[in-house]
Amino acid sequence: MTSLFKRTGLATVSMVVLSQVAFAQPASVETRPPNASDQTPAFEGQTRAPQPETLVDPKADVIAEGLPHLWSLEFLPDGRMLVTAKRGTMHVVSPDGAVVEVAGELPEVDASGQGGLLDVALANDFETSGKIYFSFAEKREGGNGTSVAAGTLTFDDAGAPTLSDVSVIFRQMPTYNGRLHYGSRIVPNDDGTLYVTVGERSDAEVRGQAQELESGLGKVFRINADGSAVEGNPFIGEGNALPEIWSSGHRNVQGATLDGEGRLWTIEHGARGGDELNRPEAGKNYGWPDVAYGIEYNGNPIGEGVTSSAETQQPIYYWDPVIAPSGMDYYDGSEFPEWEGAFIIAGLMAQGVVVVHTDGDRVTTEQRVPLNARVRDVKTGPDGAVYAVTENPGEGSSTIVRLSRGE
Ligand SMILES: [Ca+2]
Repeated sequence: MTSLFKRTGLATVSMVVLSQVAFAQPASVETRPPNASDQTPAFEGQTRAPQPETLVDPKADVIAEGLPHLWSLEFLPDGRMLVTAKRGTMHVVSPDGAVVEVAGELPEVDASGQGGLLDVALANDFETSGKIYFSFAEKREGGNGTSVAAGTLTFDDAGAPTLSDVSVIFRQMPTYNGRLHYGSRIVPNDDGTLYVTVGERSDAEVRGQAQELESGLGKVFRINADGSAVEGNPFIGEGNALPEIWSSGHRNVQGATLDGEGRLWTIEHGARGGDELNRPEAGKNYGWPDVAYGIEYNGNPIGEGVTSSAETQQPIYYWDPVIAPSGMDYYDGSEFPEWEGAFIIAGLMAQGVVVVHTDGDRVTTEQRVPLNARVRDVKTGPDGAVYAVTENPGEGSSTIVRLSRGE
């Protein structure tokens, strides 16, 4: 601002100059009206952040197509990609697009509705142990629920993968007979513990359990490699609270990653408006369904229509209308210096990758890279490029798209 005043030669601050400064900021990428037109953010920059001064326009190359409906992608140390398919299979995809199915015994999954084989993550010691974790909608007596399993992935001399020693280490309880909001993501920490995110099963009769510490619906958990609660979890010893709970009041958390400081960030689906970026802290309550932005799918207010409360945490950022966020990653690659330290987010409704920069736990800019397809997961590759997994349920096929500078 100082330089602007010097340039204009004005001796005093005038409103005219201030408004010109405001207009000089790039506009938000979102131009549609919000669903909840009467709601206001709790602080400046909580929604509709400006686009960055310099927009990156990546080249998008399809590196694999005709894949079953994929849900998640993880890079193996050899540079190939391990992907999960919603129907209950895993595949290894080479950078040249060659695909081989993982052999061995995977558990039966409930692939109805939003269920299926969901996230996959490599244990920190994968190179020596071959250990992976994966989450899935598990068929159970009385319905289904999100479960986390561990297994060992090995490769024969030709690189063909086999999964063995599979065992379920964690079950989100209670079991519920539904088809919606399973979450989920698995995020390994440096110390070998895991964050696990889930959903609140959506339906009005159960979603309130996101506020109840005796229920595993609508929570982020922190567990050990064997599924037990991590010592130091916030609710250990508090009455009937589940000891695995890290944070509460979540809706459907389908994205999670650590930032450069090893802190957990999550992203969750809202209803009509109210997708959220959060940095869940131990023992804190993130509001759903009592405190939320947006409106119900039927147009009614969510609960009492409350958007803030002293008892619950504000999202760091929210979207209304929604982007429908799924996977996310913290970008620290070399291909796009402009995105260093940003979160890259898979947008289903946004039909592209959403790039969000933060500073001091506030969002400073939001850019979108359109891919004209629902994006289910997004990861930084070992080459620094960004890899997006698309889903086209109607056509029964997914693609993996590589975003690069194209130079
Ligand atoms: Ca919330």
